[in-house]
Amino acid sequence: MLLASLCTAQRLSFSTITNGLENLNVNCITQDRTGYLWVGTENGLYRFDGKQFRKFGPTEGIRGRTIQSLFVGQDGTLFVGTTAGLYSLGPDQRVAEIRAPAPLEDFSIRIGDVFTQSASGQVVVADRSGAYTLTKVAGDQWTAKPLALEPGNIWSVNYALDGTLWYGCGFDLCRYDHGKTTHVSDELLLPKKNWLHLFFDRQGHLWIRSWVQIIEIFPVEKRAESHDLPGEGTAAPYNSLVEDADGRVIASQGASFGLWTNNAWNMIAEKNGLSRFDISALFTDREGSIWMGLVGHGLMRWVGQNQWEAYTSTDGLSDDVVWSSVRDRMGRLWIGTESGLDWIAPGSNEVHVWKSPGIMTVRAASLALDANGYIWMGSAAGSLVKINPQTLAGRQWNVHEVYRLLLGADERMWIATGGGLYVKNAGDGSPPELVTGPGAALPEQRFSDLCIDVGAGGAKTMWAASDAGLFRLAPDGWHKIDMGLAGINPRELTGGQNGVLWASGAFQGIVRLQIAGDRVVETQHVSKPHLLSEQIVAIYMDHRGWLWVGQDAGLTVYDGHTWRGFTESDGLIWNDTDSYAINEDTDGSMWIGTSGGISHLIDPQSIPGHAARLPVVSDMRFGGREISNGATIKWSANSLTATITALSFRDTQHMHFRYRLLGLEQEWVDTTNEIIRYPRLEPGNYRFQAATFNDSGEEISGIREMDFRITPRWWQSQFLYWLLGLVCAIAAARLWRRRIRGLEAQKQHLEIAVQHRTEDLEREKSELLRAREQMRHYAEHDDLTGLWNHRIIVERLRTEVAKSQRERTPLSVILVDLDHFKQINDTFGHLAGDLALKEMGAIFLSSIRLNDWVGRYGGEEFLLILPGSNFNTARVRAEQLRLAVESARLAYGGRLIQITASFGVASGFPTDEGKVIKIADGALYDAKARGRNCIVAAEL
Ligand code: GH3
Ligand code: MG
Ligand code: MG
Repeated sequence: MLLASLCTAQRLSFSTITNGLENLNVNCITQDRTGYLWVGTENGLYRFDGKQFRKFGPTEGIRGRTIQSLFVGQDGTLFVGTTAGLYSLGPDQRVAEIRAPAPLEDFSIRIGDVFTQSASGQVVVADRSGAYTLTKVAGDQWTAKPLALEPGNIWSVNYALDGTLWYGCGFDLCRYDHGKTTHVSDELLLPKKNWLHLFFDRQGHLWIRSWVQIIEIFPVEKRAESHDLPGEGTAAPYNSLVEDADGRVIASQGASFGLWTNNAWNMIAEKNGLSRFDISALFTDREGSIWMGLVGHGLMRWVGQNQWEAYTSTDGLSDDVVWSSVRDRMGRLWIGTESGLDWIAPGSNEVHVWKSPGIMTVRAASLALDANGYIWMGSAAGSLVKINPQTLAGRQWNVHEVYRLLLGADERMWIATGGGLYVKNAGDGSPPELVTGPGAALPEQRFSDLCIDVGAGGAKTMWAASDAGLFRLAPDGWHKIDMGLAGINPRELTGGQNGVLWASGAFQGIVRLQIAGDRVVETQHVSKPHLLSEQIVAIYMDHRGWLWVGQDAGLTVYDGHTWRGFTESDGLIWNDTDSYAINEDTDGSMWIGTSGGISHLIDPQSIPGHAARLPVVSDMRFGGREISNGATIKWSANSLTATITALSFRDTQHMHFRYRLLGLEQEWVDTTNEIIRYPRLEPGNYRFQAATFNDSGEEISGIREMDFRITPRWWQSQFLYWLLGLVCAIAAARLWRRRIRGLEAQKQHLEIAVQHRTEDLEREKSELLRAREQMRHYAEHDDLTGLWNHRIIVERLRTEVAKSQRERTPLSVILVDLDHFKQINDTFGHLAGDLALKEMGAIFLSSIRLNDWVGRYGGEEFLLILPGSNFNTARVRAEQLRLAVESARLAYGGRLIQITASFGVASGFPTDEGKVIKIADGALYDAKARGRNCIVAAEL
């Protein structure tokens, strides 16, 4: 039969997880009812909670080292098949061995579909010796009884919905019903193979797989179709066959896998971003993520499946830094990059570079279509190019650096440049004309953006942002907009409806501007936590009215109700998005240019929201010893640590936790950190509570609770208190006998005094606890700025350097030193200097991302740590910081303090923290030498 095969050339995202997995040969993967992922390797079983692996080996009762097959039963039991035994794990994750019935000594399980459970609950397992039924006896104990199937090798088992048991028998396929086995190979004309995998898809078709062959069986029609994967194929026992969340069959072969789509295999391979290592296990989790086990290389997850794809320079783009994109009327996608202009034909994935002698296409900042379907490209290097869609011939005009092209309502092409606003009239001969007029007679000014908003009755208004302010095009020419109380100068604009614009610029976050006539009448600022970062690089309003915000830390979309963030952990190809680089395609999908390629969000409307899942306490320890719910522990000077996880592998980046320890504190604490520490708890009853909430804090899960009790030592014990009480009572009784009358009168006073004393003690205790918290804070923070102090920030740097080495991600640090600060002290006084330091600290703190760190390194020196930032990103961030410092308005005693700072940046893959600081310090020294208020960046 003919095999059609689709080919995908796009780049997809896969993330590999190896950290903490001691054996990297993965044989099988499954997920239990709680949501833990279980990974069977050639040396032990591992439980994965999204952050860390925990080994289940001989200590926990699993003697077999090679884990071959995993299965979760209907009651939540996890069955673990190894080469030397069979085990069950109940809901409390305690291991029990399932003994093999005599005369068999030990079970020996093979890789494949060797577990099944019928609709009525019957569990069957196959091993090298035959098939067995498993029955639950007392508690979490299971027993095995032989099942009378055909003698010989049983390779796989699977119950059909009607209760018949299908199994791979020798070189045949068998069906077992009412105690009787039927061979079906001849009837279905199947090749003679060992069938290792069998499962029923959602149509009730039976899929079977040997090492190489894949066959779909139609049980009702009694026929079979062969669906072997294209290509040579690696014959391996671990080639898998599973279903994805949409019921599509997935089969792996060697280092690639196929998705059965529209009756053909859609192959995903190394060219799509997959690793070059063989896939040895496949699994679809409850969130629909596809997991892969790799031979010798751990675990891998397909990120943003069916939602995100991308093109990078590896796929043929002229550059990874993408500035613009547009779909022309012939269906071509044009992509403007730092190094040139590319296009992709409809229905193809091949990237072509557009070139023409004498035409400059570098720094392709903006792309637009005109009314006749011509493609226009504006380059930030100073060219305007028009391309004929039929002949692909182009012509060029020289202009100032172009920021934005926009087709006006008058069907003329408007060009925002570094040297003024231009417009191109019809007729190829005429050059673009500089726009002058009553409002915009500013030819030397930079025009940074253009947009159109649609007013009542569909009237379109064009807006232009320039260094001289915001302008509106009215029938009588350009009008300058009075920014009113907003007091900002927009750099990038996007149009909404009825005079509503969104803007970004040299201020934090984005601003919604409501404009009436020529005046801003209402403004609304939006920043963190709705946005991922304060560094906005692009804003775009699509036809749905959704607002897209590109940042240096990812992409945010606002649909009018909810703000949602997308980062690399969701499938975005690179977190650092580029200016002007967001564009909507004709089908409503979105293209996002980043400095690591262009990402395509295929169907924005179908993306599930980030659900706040009920967290679990995956680990709670007191002095290193694990404790479980309801535990009673003896008091000691040890600390308590609790690890909480949402068990969501898709949304980890978007989950935040809230926790408290009742018995110690009433207030909830918000954190992104999964590991929580309580030093030295007093004896008492405690209840630990945790919940998760998503990015925007709009969805909050239920509360997970964990109770435990710390009992006092003998001198703190209840018995001693009673004894003391008794002694007191006897003494009191004697006293009472002697001075019965006098005491009667004093008794009341005494009671009141005791009560007051008790209250005082209680108050003192809680003050002490608060003081201890405060001391911890002071020990880690700088008094004046509230930033991390020198010791802590250097400690962080050490940790981040180690992390960067481990994960092979770049790391950047920025060392900032305020310029002529002594002079500021001398001129304005020391108090003003303090105020300035505080302000600068606040500026740095507000411009860092979630994972960044900022500390006060010395007197007027600050240290910023930017994990994951490379040389270019760090340089851009430093420049943004420099601008923020320079433009800060600091008033003191009626006078304005002007502050600038010098920046030393060190980026790369550092080996020790001392060296990073030394290099950043050297760069800072150079920046000072170059006249201050500038940046010097050095690569490690
Ligand atoms: P430059 O770095 O540009 O070379 O000149 P500078 O004047 O900033 O350099 P220098 O290192 O000589 O002076 C740093 C000054 O910062 C000296 C010190 O009085 C002041 N300073 C340090 N810590 C504080 C503080 O906590 N509060 C105030 N008000 N001043 C501080
Ligand atoms: Mg200094
Ligand atoms: Mg200084």
